[in-house]
Order: sequence, then C-alpha cells, then structure tokens
Amino acid sequence: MRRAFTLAAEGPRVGDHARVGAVILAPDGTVLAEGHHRGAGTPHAEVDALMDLPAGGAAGATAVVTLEPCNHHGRTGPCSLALVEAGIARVVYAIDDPNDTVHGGGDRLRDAGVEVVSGLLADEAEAFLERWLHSIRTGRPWVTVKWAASLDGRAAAADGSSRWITGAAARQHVHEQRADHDAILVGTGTVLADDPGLTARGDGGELLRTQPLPVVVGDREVPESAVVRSHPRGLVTVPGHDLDAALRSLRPHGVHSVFVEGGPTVASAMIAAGLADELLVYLAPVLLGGPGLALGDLGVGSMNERLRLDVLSTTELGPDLLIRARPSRSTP
Ligand code: AOF
Ligand code: ZN
Repeated sequence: MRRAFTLAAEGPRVGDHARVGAVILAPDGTVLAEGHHRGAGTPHAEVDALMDLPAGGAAGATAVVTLEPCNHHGRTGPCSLALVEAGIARVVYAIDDPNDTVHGGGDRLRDAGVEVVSGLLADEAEAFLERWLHSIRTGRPWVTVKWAASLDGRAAAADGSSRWITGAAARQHVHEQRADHDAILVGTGTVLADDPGLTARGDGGELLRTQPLPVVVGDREVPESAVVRSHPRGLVTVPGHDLDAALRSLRPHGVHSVFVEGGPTVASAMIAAGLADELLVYLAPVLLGGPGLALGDLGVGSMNERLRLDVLSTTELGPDLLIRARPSRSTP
C-alpha cells in the first residue's frame, strides 16, 4: 500500500480527479504491475496497472489500491468490473470512495466472489487525499487563506500601500502555493486596489506550468483594463457576498481547492464564516503600526470567543516567517 501511495503521488496535484495508485501482486507477493491515475479522462489506476499485463496475467492475483475501485461508467468504465474480468482474486484498498455515484465497487467485487479487504493505512489515505475528500464530502472546495503581514499584524501602511511586505523567498513560496490549488480567489476590492495578475510565476517572472483558475468575488465590476482579464485560465466572477455559495459554485469548474489571497475583507469573512480550512501567514520582521490590519472583524466580541488555532509548522523563508495553522479541533 505504501508503494501504491508513492505511485499515486506521481499524479497531478491539482485538477478534477483523485490521485490514486495501484499495485498488482502475484500470490507469492511479487509485483506484477503498477499503475496510477494521471488526471481527468485518463485511465484509472487499476486499469493503468492491468494494461501492463498480458491477457490472463492477473489471474489469482491481488490488487492493492489506495481508493475503493469505482463502480460507475464515468469518463472510463468501472474498475471493479475490470478487476473481476482480469481474474483478480483479492482486492485490498485503503478508504471507501466518498462519491455517491461512484462507490460500491467493494460490494460489486465481493458479489463476484473476490476477497475484499478495506481500511489498510486508512489514516494515511485520509491525509493524502484530504483536500479532495473534503470537497467531495462537503460539496465545497478546500480553502487555504493566506496573508502577509508585519510582525504587528498589519498588511498595509497608513497610505494603503501593501507591496511588498515580505521578501523574495516568501513571495516565491506564495507563487508555488497558487500553483498547488485549483483556484485563486480575491475580492473585487483587491482587484480595484492592486490590479493583481493572479498567475503563478517563477522567480524569473515566468508562468509556472499549472495555473490556478482566477476567481473574483463581489458586486463591483472588474474593469476592462484589469490585468487579471488576460489570465491564461480566463476569469470567473461571482457576484454577491455569500462566500459559501461562491465556493460551491466553483465545483462545476472542477475546483476542489481554493487559495484565498485577498484582501483583509475576504480573508476575514472566510474565517468568520468558518470556511477557512488552513491559514498561511507570512510574517515580515517589520513594524507598520496604524490602521492597515491584515484581518478585520471576525465576530469575536470577547476573549472567550477567540478562534483557536493549531500550528502545523513554522518555516523561515529568508528574513520572513511562515506559520501554517488550522482552526483548532480540540475543545478549549
Ligand atoms: C478508481 N480509480 O484511479 C480513480 C478513481 O470521471 P471518472 O470516470 O474518471 O471518475 C472519477 C471518479 O472516480 C472520482 O471522482 C473518484 O470518485 C473515482 N476515482 N477511482 O477506481 C482511480 N482516480
Ligand atoms: Zn475506476
């Protein structure tokens, strides 16, 4: 199963698909074939592995898969059927498929007389597919909220200028995070104030290979001349201020993860609405003082309402510090 996870990790990190790996073992434990899913519309991991075997080559073998084999005719045929037809005797998988229309492969295999074991390394599968599972289970993409601030929590100076608080290493890290999410979301206020491109770029300014879908939320018009209008992925605008609805509306665009990058109004609203799954806070060793706070009102009126966080990691990026945190799961 660990090998299957390694194979799964070779699939693209972003896109409208689950990263899945599969290993086919002979009765004596020898590896017969390996496979992984390479993105929407391509063969599923099980079929990718079976394709490496001659006809009849999987008879009596065990298939080890990181996700329950599918049971539907989607962009490809059902993997459960492909495994039965190949003569697989035993299937071991980590977690059930959370998709209502897809799951049931385990039962179909059992009905066909295949021995099925599930739950192997389930915790690792949950962690590995965290964003996708969250998106399928809730109907709402995973949300990472990012901001950059001075040590005293300001994102802008008194005159409103906000570029650049952090240094080159932190900024490059942000670009990599953009490329690691399906979409990047800002409010109309940020578009009007900063005219951002919302692309993921390398340190030479070149476009990275994967680009997040740019999403602008709010009622004000995005100007014809806005830089984001020439984004390579096009532009999605979502009117209104219902962030939960806005996030759900991105699912038909194949979006399972969203990087929220501005500004304070949208970041605060995401957090206050309980929609932020992870926070990335880049802190620069400067002080700005004044009114330019990184976050506005969070609906915290009193100390006993404070939002508790669990810190996952702290990382030095040149002179700056990155704190990765999540809303605390433990009770106070
Ligand atoms: C598997 N093996 O390798 C993957 C699975 O649109 P489709 O037909 O590609 O189906 C996508 C769904 O199938 C996806 O949402 C997830 O539930 C499952 N992914 N299943 O048996 C695989 N990638
Ligand atoms: Zn499948």
